[in-house]
Amino acid sequence: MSSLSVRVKVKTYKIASIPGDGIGVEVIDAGLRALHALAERAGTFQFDVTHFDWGTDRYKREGALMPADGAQDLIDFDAILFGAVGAPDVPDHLTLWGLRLNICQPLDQYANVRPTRILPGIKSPLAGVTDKDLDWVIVRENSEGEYSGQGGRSHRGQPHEVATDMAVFTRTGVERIIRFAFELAQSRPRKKLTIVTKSNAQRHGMVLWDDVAREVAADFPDVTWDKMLVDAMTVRMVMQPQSLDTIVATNLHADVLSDLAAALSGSIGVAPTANLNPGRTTPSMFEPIHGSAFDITGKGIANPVGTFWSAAMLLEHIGEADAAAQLMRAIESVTANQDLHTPDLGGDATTEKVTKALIAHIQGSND
Ligand code: GGG
Repeated sequence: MSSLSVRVKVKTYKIASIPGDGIGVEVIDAGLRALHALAERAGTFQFDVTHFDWGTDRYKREGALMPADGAQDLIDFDAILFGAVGAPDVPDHLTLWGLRLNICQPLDQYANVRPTRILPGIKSPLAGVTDKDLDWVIVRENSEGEYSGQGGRSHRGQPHEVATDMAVFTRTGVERIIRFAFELAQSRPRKKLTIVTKSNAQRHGMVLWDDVAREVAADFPDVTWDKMLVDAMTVRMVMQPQSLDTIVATNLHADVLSDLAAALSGSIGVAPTANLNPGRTTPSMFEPIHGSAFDITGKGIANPVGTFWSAAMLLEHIGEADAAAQLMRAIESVTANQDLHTPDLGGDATTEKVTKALIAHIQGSND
């Protein structure tokens, strides 16, 4: 009897791993183990992971969180998996600008995408609100606005000391993020977009957002859209979560709204982010929304679900949609089990216990 062996071509994806600070190290370890388990299960792709020790420890050793031209070192990767940045003994503006923003800006990852929904087994703090009521994607402009980096501080220590942070809005920057948000809204079943500004008080940049929104909307007649002021938006998210679907806002407004969204969906520990370069001229970066959480660092209780979900977004982005869907099913089976809830969800499970259960689901799944 002759045997016929079929040679399967295994695709290799180059991943840059930047765990960063605090619990970033713990959740990225868990996320990479999940990605390797999925690759092993599929047999058609694998990951070649390069680790970067960038973060606050490097800053303390060498005076910078990452090399001056570090973003260039990331150019040839298929994707970046990022943990968290921030430490209690270094000012937050140094660490944020020294690492996360020092990657997002040069790589022009202008679309920050933050899905929020109530996963199985997780309870929203909003009474009676279920997964049917809260299923949003928040799009955060990720390259300019309040995070343009323009501004300064002078006359230090004098009574007339002055400090400015310029919110910079360019037509190019506003149009590309609003167009991205319309396209995303169009791809979702409800085809519904809410554009958030503060154009009553901020009468230049935010009015440009309103004008561009009207212009771009003309290209998307099948998408229903509306406008909200950011203060009223916080009320609507709490009181009428069902009325929202896709949301787009400036860098700062969406940063605040997405933390609120994460809390309303049960915990910031489960919330994911993709920092996308939609034109794919540079690699995109995937990270949990949460920060470095030094209060729980080293205790082994960080929730790895935000990183798993971010890893699912990474898989989707590199074209491994089946593996992404498989990972989402594994995440949902884990969250559905109360014994696998970490303390942020009211349980006592460890990062390790949740990770092992997720990997067991991947290895045992028949799909
Ligand atoms: N994984 C997300 C993270 O580390 N965030 C740190 C932070 O302080 N972010 C603030 C921001 O992105 O505006």
